[in-house]
Amino acid sequence: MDVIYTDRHRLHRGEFEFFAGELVPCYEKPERADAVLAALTACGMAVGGPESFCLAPIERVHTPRYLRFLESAWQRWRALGKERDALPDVWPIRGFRHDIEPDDFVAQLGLYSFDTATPLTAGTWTAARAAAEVALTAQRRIAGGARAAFALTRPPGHHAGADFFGGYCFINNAAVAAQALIDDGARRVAILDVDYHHGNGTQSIFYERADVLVQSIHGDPKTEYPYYLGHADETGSGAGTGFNRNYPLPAGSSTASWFDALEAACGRVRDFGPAALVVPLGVDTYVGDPISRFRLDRPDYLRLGARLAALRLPTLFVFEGGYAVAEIGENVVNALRGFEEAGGA
Ligand code: FKS
Ligand code: ZN
Repeated sequence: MDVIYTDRHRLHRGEFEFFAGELVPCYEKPERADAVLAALTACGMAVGGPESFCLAPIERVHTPRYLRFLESAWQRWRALGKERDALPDVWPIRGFRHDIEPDDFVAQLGLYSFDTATPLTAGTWTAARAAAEVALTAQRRIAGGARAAFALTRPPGHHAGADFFGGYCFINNAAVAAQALIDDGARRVAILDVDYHHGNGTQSIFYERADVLVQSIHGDPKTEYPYYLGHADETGSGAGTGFNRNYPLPAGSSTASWFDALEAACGRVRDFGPAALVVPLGVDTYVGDPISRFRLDRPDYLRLGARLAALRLPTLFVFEGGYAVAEIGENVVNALRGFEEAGGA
């Protein structure tokens, strides 16, 4: 399977995130992607770099106003005399105006974000844009006829919406790739998000669309991040009604119930009849993950890959979460190997 990667991800290196009232070292760190790369090379997978793209395919998913903000954010923060990472401290919740962009930089940070876990750093824009290019390069392989590709993206993407960042995500790599598949002629694309956390950004981007089926299996938002979206009754709206499906599972759920949800989601992919499948692949479902509470073990990722391969669709894996750095490489490799050994590319 083709793997696309760039070391530009290392330019995004947050120092601290807020976690329950305390500043703790960022869980989402460069070592994560380095560990996955090392495991992929160790088992002989071919790794290539990304092509370059203009902003147009990213603007198909994100607003120009938001992208301009991200692009200039670090320079504006520096102009305020700041050297440490930028974090917001105020947000326009219910009843506040979203249409007027405040002049104040920190107020803008709040307008374009939803948590305090996602520091913006000197290299964030360059790294996030590079990750989108990684996803777009993998997308081109699929559009060109490849059976499968893995976009080793960092920072991750599935929490980022059309005009907001959060949950360690800035640009929604999987959504950009799915939209590019449509723009290259796919009539329908299915997204099946297997990260532990609900892909709220991806859901919101395609919520009114009938050409992109969005499904997510995740920890129940009643107790798990991102808390405010990802319930089972969110099924799409307008033309998109019926084209969004959530499978929230209680924290601590058994692996058997996780695979039951996967089975249901795969059935819906099959019924939808897409030209391609995009899989936001987080391995924070692993039993040893430090911030998540499912119980998948290493061999379960082989089974996940094999089940996805049985859909017999061109498949684009896009890397998302996973914080057990010592096992992250093995778990990702197992998902991809499981796919290949079951007849995928
Ligand atoms: C609340 C802590 C909030 C944020 C968790 C973010 C999860 C990110 C992810 C991604 F794939 F995007 F990386 N923690 N007390 O794993 O979904
Ligand atoms: Zn996650």
